[in-house]
Amino acid sequence: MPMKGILTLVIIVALVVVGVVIFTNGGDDTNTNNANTSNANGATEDDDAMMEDKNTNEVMEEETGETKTFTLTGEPYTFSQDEIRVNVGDTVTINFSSTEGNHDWVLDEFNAATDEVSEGESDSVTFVADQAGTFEFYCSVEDHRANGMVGTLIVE
Ligand SMILES: [Cu+2]
Repeated sequence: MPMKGILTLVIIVALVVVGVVIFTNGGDDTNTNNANTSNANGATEDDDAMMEDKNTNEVMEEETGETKTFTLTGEPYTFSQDEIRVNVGDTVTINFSSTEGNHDWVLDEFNAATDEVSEGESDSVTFVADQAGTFEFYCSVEDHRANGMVGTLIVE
């Protein structure tokens, strides 16, 4: 029984050492491999640490994105702004209103669309621009798009 206690203690110490090595060296291959050969359980610890690393990166990526708000109006057959520029990861809010006629603001690639609004009404939509590229936004009311009620969202 005392031997088992000591063994458990050794395993715990080994796990802590593996954890510290991964933490200080950022998962340096040589060091983690040495630790793993002396303790098979170290592999699980290694995987956990790498998953935590990935999660941290994702959170940091979201935090670097800014929130950008644009106020657009629509009239037959044009938007007040036909080019919007944002950076990848930005949270984009479109505040849209109509100054004449019924219109909406639609961007298929990001599943973003306002309600159709009539003169004097407004609606807004928020989405995350999570892919780079040039995307067309448009008004989906009747033949407005065909009549040139379109614009470009540039995500860079
Ligand atoms: Cu329209």
